[in-house]
Amino acid sequence: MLTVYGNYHSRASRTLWLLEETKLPFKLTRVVQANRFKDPLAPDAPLNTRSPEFRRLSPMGAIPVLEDEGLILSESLAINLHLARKVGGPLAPANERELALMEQWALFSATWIEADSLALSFVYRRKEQDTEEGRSEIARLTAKLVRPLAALEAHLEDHSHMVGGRFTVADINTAEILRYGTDHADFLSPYPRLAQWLKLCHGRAGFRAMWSKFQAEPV
Ligand SMILES: N[C@@H](CCC(=O)N[C@@H](CS)C(=O)NCC(=O)O)C(=O)O
Repeated sequence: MLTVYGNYHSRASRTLWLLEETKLPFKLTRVVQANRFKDPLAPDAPLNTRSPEFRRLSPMGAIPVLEDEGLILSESLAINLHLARKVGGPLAPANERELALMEQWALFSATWIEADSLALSFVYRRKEQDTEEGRSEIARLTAKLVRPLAALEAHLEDHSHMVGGRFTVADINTAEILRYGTDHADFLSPYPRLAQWLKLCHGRAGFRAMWSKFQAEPV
């Protein structure tokens, strides 16, 4: 049985979405971000990213972690590529060429987009979007994101999906990185194809199943 350590309000959502798509049976062991607790090491603190028993699985103390028949894997995007290959079928790379492209887009999204997309969502989580500081941070981040988002927009002008002309793990990985930025309503306004593709991704039954659990989860 696969075990995912994490919770829906974390990068584990990427893996939990993929698992909904694959219908693979799995167990979710709830591990919460340590910064949600005053004293994460208190004896009565729930399992969290600083708990010694979790740190044995993740020296970085970061979720998600996947346990798969003795394989302990961290890094959500790598976990997803592993699980897609394990289950096979349309979500998975059909050949080495597709695998190379899926790895390319995962690294592209993680290195060119993720930090700024997340920072954008933090402006909203801090409720600073209508302050002068918040507005200038939003302007700075959206300007920085023009280059990678324009590249994705251009890619989607002649591709229906990230790789292979069908919905795959590559779509899940990039879509979940972009989702943070959508807290800013105008995030994708300059990129209509990207917005349309993300809408299609979010229309999938697998995303909706993950999302209803996300919304039901106490934060
Ligand atoms: N690159 C990693 C990032 C993992 C990560 O930073 N996870 C956050 C939650 S989204 C975490 O565990 N934070 C808790 C902590 O750092 O104590 C991945 O994609 O899996």
